[in-house]
Amino acid sequence: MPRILILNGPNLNLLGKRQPDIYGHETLDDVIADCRTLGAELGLEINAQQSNHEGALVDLIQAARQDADGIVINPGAYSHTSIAILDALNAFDGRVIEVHISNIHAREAFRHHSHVSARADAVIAGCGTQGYAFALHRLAKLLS
Ligand code: DHK
Repeated sequence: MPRILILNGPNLNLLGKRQPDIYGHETLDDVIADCRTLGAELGLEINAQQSNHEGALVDLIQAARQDADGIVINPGAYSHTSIAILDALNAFDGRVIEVHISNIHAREAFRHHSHVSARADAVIAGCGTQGYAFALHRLAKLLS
C-alpha cells in the first residue's frame, strides 16, 4: 500500500478558527479525518503531521525518505520563504503534491511565489480544503 505523508506547516493547526473567510470553517482534524477516509478508499496509508517549526518540517520530510512514497505538503508561509524545505523535498525521491487552501495568486504579491513549487509534481491552490482530497486522488494515480 503506498504510504502518504500529509504535512501541514505553520498556523494550519488553527484551521477553522483562523480567518475562516480565507481558510474555511473546517478544522485540521476534520480535514485529516476526511483524508483518512479517502485514503482507505484509494488504498493509501496516511500519516498526518503538522508543525509550526521549519526545522521540524525538515526532519519530517527527511524521515519520509524511508517512511513514505508520496508527500502532500501545505508549507503555509514557509512556501514563500523556505529554501530548507525545498532542499529537504529535493532529497526525497517520491512524489510531492503542494496544496494551498487559498488561491495564493489572488492574494498579496509576497504569496505569489512558492519555493516548493520547483520540486512539486503538482500544485493545487484555491480549492479550499478539498485540495487535499484532489492531491490524494492524484497520488493514488501516480503511485499505482
Ligand atoms: C496557508 C498559509 O498559512 C499562508 O501563509 C499561505 C496557505 C497560503 C494556504 O492557502 O493554505 O500564504
